[in-house]
Amino acid sequence: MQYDDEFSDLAKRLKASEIRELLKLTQMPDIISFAGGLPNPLSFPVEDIKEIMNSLLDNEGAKILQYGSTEGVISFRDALVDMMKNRYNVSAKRDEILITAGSQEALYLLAKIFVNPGDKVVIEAPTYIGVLTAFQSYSPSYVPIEMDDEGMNTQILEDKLKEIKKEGKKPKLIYTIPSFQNPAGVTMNLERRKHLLELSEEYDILVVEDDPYGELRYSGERLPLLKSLDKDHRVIYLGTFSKVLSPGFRLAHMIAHEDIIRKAVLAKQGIDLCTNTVGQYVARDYINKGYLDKHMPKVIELYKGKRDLMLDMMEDYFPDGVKWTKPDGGMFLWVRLPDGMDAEAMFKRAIENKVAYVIGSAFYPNRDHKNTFRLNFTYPTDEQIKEGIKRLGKVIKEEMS
Ligand code: PMP
Ligand code: G9A
Repeated sequence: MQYDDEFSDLAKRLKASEIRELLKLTQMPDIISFAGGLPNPLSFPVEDIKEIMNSLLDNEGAKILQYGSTEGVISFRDALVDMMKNRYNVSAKRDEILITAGSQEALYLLAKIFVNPGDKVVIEAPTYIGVLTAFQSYSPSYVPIEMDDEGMNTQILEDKLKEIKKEGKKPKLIYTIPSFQNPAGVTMNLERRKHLLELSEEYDILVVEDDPYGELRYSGERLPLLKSLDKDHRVIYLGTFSKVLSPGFRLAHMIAHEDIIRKAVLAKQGIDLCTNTVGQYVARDYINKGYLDKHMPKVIELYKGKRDLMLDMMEDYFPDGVKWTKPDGGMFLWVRLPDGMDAEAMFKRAIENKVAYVIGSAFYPNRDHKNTFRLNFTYPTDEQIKEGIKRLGKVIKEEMS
């Protein structure tokens, strides 16, 4: 049978995620991959999880193996209420929290409940590939806002919002990753955080604060979440356990006004009924037993060392004219080759030299900025960072000459 004609119009529009495709490279022997955004396996708290799971199976087996409510396990959401208050000074009620299968699902739910085809959605340029994948079924019209070392340039945002208002329109959402942005590695400063919220009030727009990396700070001062500065229920906050526990559990939380949560619950009921219950109980105990607090400093030490090593190696081996960001946290840094160079064309040479990155244009909806690429520093071993950056330095030099 020929299937092509059978697929829906929506299915015909679906495109593969560049990252998911590149992740296959990480499994190829000999390739040193700086491509996928994977946590380091050494960061997984295996012994804590073993202890928690054994105890749960002994004492609460019937509950943890059962279906749960779509909103999420009550005692887990209550643990999150406390965690959000204690760690981030965010006051959220249980009914303002929805547990999702990773924040990737939360992004999909937000597209589904807010975005009609052609609706404007503000994004950072570059932005997370997964948001473009999640939103593609709903065909938004993107409004990309440039960033610099201090995150999204909110003055440019203000100018854009003014322009859009003159056309009698307004964007549905402003999507931002304020801390240790994926892919650029930069962090929005406090002044801009406040300015962004002022603009969201003035122009009456919802803000999606995607925060998978906030806990991974290696230098500099901690900044308040947009959600903690939000007086008007305008911010939809997305947190995830992928980088602080394990991405394998597929566990995240959306915090927003109850009306938004209720609508997202309806959308989620048609997708997966509920998020995996086993993981929710494990994460609950991981928080409540204080293991998260105990564990994070070890992860931070591991990743800080890797960030510093990669930056030092780049300083030594990358040729003049190449620029890169120096992230205070997270998992990525962003490289800019001299104008006119093409990281997509260079990728073939990189693979021949057994080293991989993600081409920068994949992070832009219109696929421009061909002279950029993203490096991940959390997954490779120290040896791989040393050898991989040497190889990449050689690749860039050859491409330049
Ligand atoms: N948002 C951003 C910015 C990300 O980088 C990622 C994953 N790396 C996600 C969302 C999705 O993460 P998860 O579904 O594992 O929570
Ligand atoms: O697709 C994944 O596995 C998550 C990775 C995200 C990224 O590399 O940005």
